[in-house]
Amino acid sequence: ATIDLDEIRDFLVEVAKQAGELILSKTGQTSYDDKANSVDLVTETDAAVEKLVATKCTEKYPHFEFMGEESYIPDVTKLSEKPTFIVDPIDGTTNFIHSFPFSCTSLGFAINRHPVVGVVYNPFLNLMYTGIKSQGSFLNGTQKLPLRQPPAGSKLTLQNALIGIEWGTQRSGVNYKVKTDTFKKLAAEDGSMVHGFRSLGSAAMNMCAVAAGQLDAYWEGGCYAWDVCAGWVILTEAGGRVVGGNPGIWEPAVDQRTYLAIRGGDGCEEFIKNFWDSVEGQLE
Ligand code: LIP
Repeated sequence: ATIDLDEIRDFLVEVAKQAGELILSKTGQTSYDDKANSVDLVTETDAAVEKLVATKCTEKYPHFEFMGEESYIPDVTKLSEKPTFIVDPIDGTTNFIHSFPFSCTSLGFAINRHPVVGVVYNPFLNLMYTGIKSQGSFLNGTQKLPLRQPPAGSKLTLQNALIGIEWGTQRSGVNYKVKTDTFKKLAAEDGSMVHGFRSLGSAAMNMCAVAAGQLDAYWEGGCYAWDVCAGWVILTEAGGRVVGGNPGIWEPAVDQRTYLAIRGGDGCEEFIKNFWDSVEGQLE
């Protein structure tokens, strides 16, 4: 039977709203634990939201698979070709802990390991981003993305770009060095001197900001499928691109961990090439 993607989008919007209510009800009163290190944070609410979402998904679609950040078991959980919900209950957990209003629930749906539906909901700012493959993407149901087009005749360049970056939770080793060296080079007067960097603290929020035309690009190493699946659909349906986060890797797979997301339009190809020339090394 064919899968009704509109129905799945509508279902995920309802689930996202319920997740949002739960997140809002717990804001400002959460204690947290750390996972890999003292900056890789998780709260009881992450687990509670994932439970809510997983229960809804498996009740309504018992034949589909479910993958979520909190129930993921490294080297055990695998993404199959089957229809799969790919979920980050709270993307931007550190923001949530600090009451910085850029956390969201990221609900993706993939078939044959390709993202086809994305719903990203930030309940603090009431931003509901949705996308379905081949049907475009929207903010709050009616505002077609991108919200902002670049001025007529202008080309995307490193020098006029506002770029989303994240320090991530690995604060040592190769990835940390590659990122910090690249940030320094892109920012510098004798490097590219981009307009600026922003860190929204959530991969999904960064990707939606690129989709909206508010950021020109977003680069990160260290994401998992649940960080990017929903945002991927929303961005590509807004005319943007997602390419591998390392120079030379051009075929993004849903379980790859490094990403460069770019809004589309004039100058996109050259921007990607110039961006790679500024990357100081290879992310792992
Ligand atoms: C976070 C990402 C963020 C990244 C962090 C972390 P979480 O997800 O969205 O962009 O820099 O390393 O993965 O843990 O808040 O769901």
